[in-house]
Amino acid sequence: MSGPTDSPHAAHFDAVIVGAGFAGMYMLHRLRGLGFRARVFESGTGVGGTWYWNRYPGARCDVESMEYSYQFSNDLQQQWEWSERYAAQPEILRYANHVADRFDLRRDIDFDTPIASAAFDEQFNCWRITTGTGRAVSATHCIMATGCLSSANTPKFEGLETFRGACYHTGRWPQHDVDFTGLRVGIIGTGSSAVQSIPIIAQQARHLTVFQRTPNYAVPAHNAPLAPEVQQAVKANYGDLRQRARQMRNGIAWPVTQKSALEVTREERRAEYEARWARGGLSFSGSFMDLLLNKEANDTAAEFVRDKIRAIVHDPATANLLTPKSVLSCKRLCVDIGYYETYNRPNVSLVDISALPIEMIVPEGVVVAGKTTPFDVIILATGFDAMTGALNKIDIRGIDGVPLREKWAAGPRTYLGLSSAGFPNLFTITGPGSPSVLTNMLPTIEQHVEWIADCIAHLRANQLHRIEATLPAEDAWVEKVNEIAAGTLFPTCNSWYLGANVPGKPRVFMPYIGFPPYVETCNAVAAGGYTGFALS
Ligand code: NA7
Repeated sequence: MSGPTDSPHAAHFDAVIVGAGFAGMYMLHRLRGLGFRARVFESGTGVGGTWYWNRYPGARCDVESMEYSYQFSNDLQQQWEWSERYAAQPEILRYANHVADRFDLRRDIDFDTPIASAAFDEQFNCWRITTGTGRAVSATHCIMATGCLSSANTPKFEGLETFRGACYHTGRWPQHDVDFTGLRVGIIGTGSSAVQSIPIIAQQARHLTVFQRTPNYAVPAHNAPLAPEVQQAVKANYGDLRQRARQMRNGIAWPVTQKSALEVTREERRAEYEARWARGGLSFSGSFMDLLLNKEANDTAAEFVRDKIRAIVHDPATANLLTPKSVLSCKRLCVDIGYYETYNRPNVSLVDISALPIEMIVPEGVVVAGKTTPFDVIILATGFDAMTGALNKIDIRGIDGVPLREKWAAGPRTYLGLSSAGFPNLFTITGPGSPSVLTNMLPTIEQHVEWIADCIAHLRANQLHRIEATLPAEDAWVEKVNEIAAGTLFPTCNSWYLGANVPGKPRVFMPYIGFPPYVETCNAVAAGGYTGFALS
């Protein structure tokens, strides 16, 4: 394929890929393998996406390392050695760098190059893309590999800029080590990033104050070094593990008890929860098949965790504040290493800001209920403008110059989470409307990358220059995503899945629930000659 360039300095590519995280890297590799000219633009100085930016103390994947890894290359999955059950951020970043080197990806990646805009040129059926550094390129296809949790959410606390000490966002952590020894540290937020970093910061800081708006459920990770024989056993039958994972709703091969929590006795229920608690990790959500379908069933699991919190945390008032009242797993379950135990330390205090929010930030510290708590460091563990944030930061314009952020003003609208009507030749990897954040991201990314690559190869083979989701297909898909979510307990809490963490963001459940049926649909769409798309 080739296309027009309107200036001798502009380059034309078959595909421009935005982002060099796990999605962008594999997309580049896959397209190159098919003989396409692809170029990646990445705003960071290195590969790794999420794992490049989230360097806060304790950052660790909540999916086990043997599963949170690529499977497209058997040599890679056989040769790479993970050191722990759950890999920490530095190891995952080393893995990302290894992949970049192993497949010689860097020569087609421009680092330090954010994308500012992408506009569809209807005359030439191509995307005109400009970088934040002022470069202009064009591409037949534009593939957004911008990540689901990549646009940091920094609440507009009055006076934040006046704070005299250091201020860090967990999702934009500096590249250098931050030493909290002897310092008074305040952390705002109690999501996964806070749950992971609080125990480590507490060990260093003179005093750590946690500002909590909503308590979260956390289950123990029981992280440990990965024994070579365990790793070998998985590698001997890696295909089996991957195959089992593909059949699971979350794309993770954990066992799900195919029974309702309400059809077993109290003792059986307790035994199952105890066993899952002892095993550790996200598989706690799979204790029974109806935990996210039936409130009564969910209450039994929630109450089990609440009891655990009350048993771990010595001070009853603190334990009470840390005890969530909402549906378990409605927000993503946190996987912790010593989180609740940390509140037994004398140098840690918890401030409830559910009724009286942070009033303002002053040069000395944080003001709540008229009282200033002084700090040397403030950490914003306030999460992300999830799923749509990174896309909306780019000025993306489709047919007739319509901005994507305008089309999505009332919530994202996609077909399969891969494409949006009015934006031909634009693909989103793990976009809203796909299982993405509800799954193990690596296999989900691979499935999307392979689907997109096959689609682009199909267009080339049939001398087609343009593919666009049709409006009826998109409308039906949006309805389906909503319908499935409405049949679950997911819409009952203020999660980032719903955009509820960002003031003013429309409340729409964004991910598609159910990896296996989703993959089946994508395969059927492709096999049917890309049904629901207009090809020309
Ligand atoms: P999360 O899970 O979105 O957590 C953000 C936390 O910050 C959460 O406790 C929020 O409270 C809190 N928050 C957000 N805005 C404010 C304001 N304005 N005031 C006080 N507190 C606030 O982000 P994480 O980075 O921890 O984790 C994101 C995902 O990464 C996680 O789910 C894993 O998949 C990995 P809220 O609950 O909204 O009341």
